[in-house]
Amino acid sequence: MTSEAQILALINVPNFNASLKSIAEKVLHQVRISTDDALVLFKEGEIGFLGALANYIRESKYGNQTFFNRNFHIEPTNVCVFNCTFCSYSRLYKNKEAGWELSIDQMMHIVKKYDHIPVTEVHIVGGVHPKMDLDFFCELLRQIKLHRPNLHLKGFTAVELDYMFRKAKLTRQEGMLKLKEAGLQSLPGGGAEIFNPEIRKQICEDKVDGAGWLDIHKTAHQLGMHSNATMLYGHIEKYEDRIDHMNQLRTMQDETKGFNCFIPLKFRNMDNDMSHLPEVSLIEDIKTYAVARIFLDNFAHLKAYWPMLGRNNAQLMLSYGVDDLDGTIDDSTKIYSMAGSEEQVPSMTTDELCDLIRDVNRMPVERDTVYNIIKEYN
Ligand code: V47
Ligand code: SF4
Repeated sequence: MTSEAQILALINVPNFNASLKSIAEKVLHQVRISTDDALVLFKEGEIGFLGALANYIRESKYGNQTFFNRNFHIEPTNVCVFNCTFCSYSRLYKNKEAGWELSIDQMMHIVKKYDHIPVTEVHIVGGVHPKMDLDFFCELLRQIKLHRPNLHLKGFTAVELDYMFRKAKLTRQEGMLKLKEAGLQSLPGGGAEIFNPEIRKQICEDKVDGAGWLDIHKTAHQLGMHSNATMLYGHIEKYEDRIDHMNQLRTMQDETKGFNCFIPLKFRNMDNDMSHLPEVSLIEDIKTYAVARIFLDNFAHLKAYWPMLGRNNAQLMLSYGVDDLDGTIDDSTKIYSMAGSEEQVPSMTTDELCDLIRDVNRMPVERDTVYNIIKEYN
């Protein structure tokens, strides 16, 4: 049965929920759904129905193609001036607890380890260390570009950037231009969390606010750079907050068209100041991914970040709107293993990642950072 026929079969049974039926009809006619519709989906849609809609959208865009890239991460430091309550990763700068701080030479050593490996991207993200300033990172970017000009440099959350620019006493545009001139090409999506100021006050009070996060991404888009967007879900936020967050992203994407993909990040509760909160269920994960795919009609891609979600659940999301499984990163990110993800050593070879995709009858496609196709693995 085609995914369209599957939806029609679901909604044409007698007494089917009228609100859900009207949302399904919007999806089939490519009409944007409203924030009220999204709330109905969260509250009344069961996962078979949500999956049918999300999968219809995903297959209309890409059929069975499922994207991944070959990348590695550099985490310059886990020392951080901020104190987000959900974070298991940072070591507070003021407490002088043991953390790591890599020099430029040490980071170049990591880059050189990949000299004979066909990676296309390096993802640079870490804590906010007061001594690692704009000039330090410009120098790092220049050295990487000099060493390997074709490696795409994706780096720095809006939180790191906001702090860097303020310290350098530069406007966001001036600061971003400096990084771009040094070689930065894209921004990752971190630091967005949940935009609602009431929630933000409780989980990450002192770092850049939602408006600032959006403005930094807009600045990058206006300079011709692309970026990703994330949402940290499954802690103290309500469905309304998730929808408001996605709505602000959708509105900005209408304007700039600069976001490549949306990445829902499930709150993991190990070893942080919110450990008392239970993690949400797999059903909640499925709902969140599916509603994101249906609501964010102007986002080309929906990514399940497997080091955080776990590879089996990420694979499952390929039936709920996801078309991208991020990269084949080896053991170069610590942020999720420290937060309690089942992926304690997040490493997957290209063959393993392709098998994961093929196992659910999808076709693995290697892409670069901006989704140019590098190779289809039939
Ligand atoms: O902003 C921190 C999240 C983000 C926890 O753009 C946590 O391609 C869950 O944004 N439980 C940083 N999440 C990572 C990030 C990212 C990752 C992979 C790919 C891309 C991309 C971006 O990690 C933070 C925060 O939202 N985070 N602690 C936790 N306990
Ligand atoms: Fe620092 Fe980022 Fe952790 Fe917040 S989430 S404490 S900004 S490393």
